[in-house]
Amino acid sequence: MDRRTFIVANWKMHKTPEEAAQTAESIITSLSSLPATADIALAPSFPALLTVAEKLKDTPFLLAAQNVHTEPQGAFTGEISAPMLKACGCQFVIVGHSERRQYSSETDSLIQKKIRASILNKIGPILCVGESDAQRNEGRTFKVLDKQVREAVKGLSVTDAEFLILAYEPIWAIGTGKTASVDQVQEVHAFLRETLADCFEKDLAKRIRILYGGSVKPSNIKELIALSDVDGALVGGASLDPETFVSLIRNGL
Ligand code: G2H
Repeated sequence: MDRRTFIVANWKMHKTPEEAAQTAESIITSLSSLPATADIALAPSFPALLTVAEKLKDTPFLLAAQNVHTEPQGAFTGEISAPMLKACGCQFVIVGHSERRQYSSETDSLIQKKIRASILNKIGPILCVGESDAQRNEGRTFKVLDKQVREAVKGLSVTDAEFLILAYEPIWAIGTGKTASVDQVQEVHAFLRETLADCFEKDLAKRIRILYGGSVKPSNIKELIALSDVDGALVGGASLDPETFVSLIRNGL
């Protein structure tokens, strides 16, 4: 089954709207011809969504947000809804990133509501799952991932799940320079695909893209993307500098 390669730049809490627009412009200019089999999305901070959207207009590049609220509108000071993201031009949103689970106490059930809100607005949720160092050392990796996936997709129909993207981000590999070995990554991605097949159906599980994230860089993207169940990457640190990100994309595609 052919799945389009997907590389997503997660800029986290970096770059002003002007800096983000400049970075987007540099990336677009350097990659004037994108392979037809790949999708590239940029996920700037909320204030930079519109300036980046302006640069991405009439290009094949896609826009993603880094978070979304569960409700469409209302008295939720400081929050951003899925219809708002849609109006800014977002096609995707990162949901359940471990930094949000850790620093904003996001639970699996909150993440499930965010996924539903995104899909209701035809925004593809990029659901991040991953185990901590301690959980891996205690042999609990698969149990942890199984729970994260099943609780997040609870209640989704097969049609809803067509929007879903999964990202495996082992917490111990995020921003640490440590990357999971190719064997560890393939083992987990195959497990995640089996879990999706069990939650939905086998054919759909074969269509859902599963990205790897955690210290992905120009030097390791090739071996990661070559794995049979790895369909792309969610890239943090190595996506901030346009030259580095462009070389990562070139090496990966
Ligand atoms: C994991 C990743 C992007 P980095 O958080 O989501 O960041 O590539 O810096 O490890």
